[in-house]
Amino acid sequence: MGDIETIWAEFDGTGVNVGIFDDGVEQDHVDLRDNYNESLEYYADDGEPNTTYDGHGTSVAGIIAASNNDTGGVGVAWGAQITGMDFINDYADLAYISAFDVTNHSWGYGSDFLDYGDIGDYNSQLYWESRDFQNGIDVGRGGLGSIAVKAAGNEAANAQGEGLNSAHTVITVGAGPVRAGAGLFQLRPQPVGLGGRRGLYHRPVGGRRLQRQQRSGL
Ligand SMILES: [Ca+2]
Ligand SMILES: [Ca+2]
Ligand SMILES: [Ca+2]
Repeated sequence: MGDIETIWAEFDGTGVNVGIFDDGVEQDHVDLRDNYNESLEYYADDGEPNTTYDGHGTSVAGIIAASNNDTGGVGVAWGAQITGMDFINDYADLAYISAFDVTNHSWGYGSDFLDYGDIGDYNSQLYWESRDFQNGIDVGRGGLGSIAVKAAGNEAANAQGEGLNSAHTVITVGAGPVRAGAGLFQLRPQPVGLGGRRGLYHRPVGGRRLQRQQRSGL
């Protein structure tokens, strides 16, 4: 992934706990088990996929922290510890974000404001989810705040339509095309610079790199 190796001499993720909020992580995977921290799992869930079709969280965990062990792949922060938070299958509760230094959220609700409500509406699901992210900022890392990273979206969508992408407590990450005509795992160019605590991070994606991301299940 780019020239990520150049930073490993200084930083490989050692000492950092990452919560993978997704559809579960195969904790016994040969490339994940050495970095898997079961002690941080949500007390009422095993953190693992419920079916063989739930492979997304495992792929995401590998991109983040697959072991540097001469087999399979190597994660961008291969020294970090990872924990599966299978909230898509088992719980919709994000109140556990503060247990981690960093949380990854490669999920969303679609390109438009659907039926999940207004982030400012007390009665909406989005409102309460945004409060969970706020709690992570308030109490995570001993008060420094957990760092929440969220996928902006896929399918050439307009990322401004996803309410949590605009939350000040979330770092929203996406990829946009250099030219017109976004691919499946890209966004329209319009949302660049909007959303997220630091804005929507953007780096132009070429065809070859895009193909690698697609295989990775991002
Ligand atoms: Ca487990
Ligand atoms: Ca599960
Ligand atoms: Ca490996």
